[in-house]
Amino acid sequence: MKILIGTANPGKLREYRELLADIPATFVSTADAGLASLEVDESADTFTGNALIKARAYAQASGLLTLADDSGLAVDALDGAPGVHSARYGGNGLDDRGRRQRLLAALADVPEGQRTARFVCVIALVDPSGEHNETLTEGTVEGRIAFEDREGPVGFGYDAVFIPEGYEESFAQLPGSVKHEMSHRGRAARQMVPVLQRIVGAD
Ligand code: ITT
Repeated sequence: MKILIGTANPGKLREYRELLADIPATFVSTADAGLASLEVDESADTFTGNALIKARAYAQASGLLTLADDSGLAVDALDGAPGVHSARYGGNGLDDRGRRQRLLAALADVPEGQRTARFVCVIALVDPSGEHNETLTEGTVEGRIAFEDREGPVGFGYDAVFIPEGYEESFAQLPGSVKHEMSHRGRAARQMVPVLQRIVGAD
């Protein structure tokens, strides 16, 4: 059975391939499905709304069971920003590093104790045939924003500025397995595993 990972973000794709490695299905990317250029308008103002918009759009375009997530970083000192707008924070011209620099600048005067933040991930699973109900799962991870970029070998997005609770290293510096254990995406994906197992088992 083929399952589409409906994302244009290579970091997310890699993480889902790792997190769902035990599911006996073939996980295909949007490029594999010939949908690399599909533009999806993320017009909702919630993670759930945008996860459903993406999963439904990719499912309809591919005809495949599709998993998509909407995720982002909510910073308390910025009243929850960038939140659902994390991918566009600072405007369209910025790359991941530019967005991190922008965030660090916005928090330049915020002291250690007030740099709390959390990553949020909502996963939507959509079956274009309608045989299986739409499923949503959610995961969060608490932490704080570093004072400088702390890059590592595997991180993407805001990983290099996010220090999870109980650690001194950023998500980019920690081994992938440690990130998966506690991350927003790891938590949401583990709730999706039994649902996928049921569907794949019935196939
Ligand atoms: P798709 O919509 O195609 O999946 P995207 O990157 O635009 O790709 P989102 O709209 O969900 O995805 O935006 C998520 C933003 O939050 C984006 O800037 C990511 O880099 C960032 N993000 C999400 N999960 C992350 C993680 O585990 N580590 C670091 N940054 C993350």
